[in-house]
Amino acid sequence: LTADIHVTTAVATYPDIGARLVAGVAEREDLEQYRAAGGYAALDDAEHLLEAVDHAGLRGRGGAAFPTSRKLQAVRSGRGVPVVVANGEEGEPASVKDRWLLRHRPHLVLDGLRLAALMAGSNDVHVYLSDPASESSVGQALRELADAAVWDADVKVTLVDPTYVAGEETAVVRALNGGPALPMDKPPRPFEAGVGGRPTLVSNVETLANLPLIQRLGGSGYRAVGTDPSPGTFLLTLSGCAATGLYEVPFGVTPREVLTWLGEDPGGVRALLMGGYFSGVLGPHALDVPLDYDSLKAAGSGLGCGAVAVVSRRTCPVAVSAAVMSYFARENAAQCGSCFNGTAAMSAVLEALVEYKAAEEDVARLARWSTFLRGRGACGTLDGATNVAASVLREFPDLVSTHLDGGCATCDSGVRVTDP
Ligand code: L3W
Repeated sequence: LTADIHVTTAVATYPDIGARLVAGVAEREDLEQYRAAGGYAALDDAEHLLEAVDHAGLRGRGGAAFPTSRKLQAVRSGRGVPVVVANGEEGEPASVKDRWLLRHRPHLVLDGLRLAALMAGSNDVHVYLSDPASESSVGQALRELADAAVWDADVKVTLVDPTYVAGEETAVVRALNGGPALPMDKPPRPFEAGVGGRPTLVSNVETLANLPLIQRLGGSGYRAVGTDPSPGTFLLTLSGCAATGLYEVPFGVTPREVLTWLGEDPGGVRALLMGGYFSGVLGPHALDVPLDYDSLKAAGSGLGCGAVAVVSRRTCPVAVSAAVMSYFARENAAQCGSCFNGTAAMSAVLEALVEYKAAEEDVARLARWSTFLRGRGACGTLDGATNVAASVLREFPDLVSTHLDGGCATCDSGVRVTDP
């Protein structure tokens, strides 16, 4: 694995991204450095590049893993002049990759945005974010571009307040249209009718950051690492352990391989919180599930935006689920009754379990809600909440019973989980 990671980072356009994310270590790459590394290469023919992206099998890194080439095709063949948006609004609390890219590799993201605009046939280009340091880094990069006359585009930057839902693509469109950054019912989806009613590509900044690499390596070269259905590498935000940090790893490595490589003891893992707060909490068997979209889906979870939090033996997975659910109950947009009431109700049961105040009927209700509330919100928030409830019941039935009986040794040890 060590070799894989080094090979991977060596071929990437951003060679040192595999380095541990430590304040002060990760410098910001300026235009001169990025161009010296081969960035802002001469533009290809749009069709040719789109074919390469299709062959590369690039999938969206915001969490949905949708094929980028299909989304680009849909936007470019829609009605009206397309709009292209780099989405850097990283609402997922366990993830840092988007702000890291924007703060430290702004030109890589902007180069990807330039290539996406070429393929979409758009001259209306936006960066959407909520992190002031990212905004200033992107602003500086745009000034560098203008001074050097490298890319002559009027890139509009929009800063919104950070919330969980503000990065959902219909919330992005609504905010860029002058409204609140809150999700809307679908259809239409942005690729059909988005900013100004025009076909709009909303792409996560990590997805865009892969485009210069595909331009350079071609589809086959890009596929040299990763798995067949999930080619390439992804940015793993690892937390909850001494090796907490941001790493670029090939799709298909297992958590056990990554943790071992980083000098962590996989034996100390009691659970893994997957996909940030979105994809549920899995037992130690997940140490051997490859980190790719399909393997994790088959395991009843997901990779989401690539964030994995280690839950150690000193922490109770039921208490972790309760803390995550309380976050969803607080952070939902209060627009859909199913989500507003559903997250509050699921949170109340998990909180009662942690306090040994829940009864079996409460757990039975939680199990029912975790199934039938799925898909009932305008955005993914309620699905994330149901993933958390369903996973803790499925993966930790004995621990749930222990809480019903009122005697969890970990919770009794006084460790209070407020923010996993
Ligand atoms: C062209 C079609 N494009 C769909 C586009 C669509 C979007 C992308 C993915 O995120 C997931 C959730 C979690 N032709 C298309 C098409 N598209 N059909 O492809 O679409 P979709 O619907 O699969 O997902 P999404 O709504 O963008 C939801 C993951 O993201 N997630 C995030 C959850 C959090 C929220 C929230 O903040 N409220 O949603 C976390 O991992 O897997 O399933 O661009 O337009 N035929």
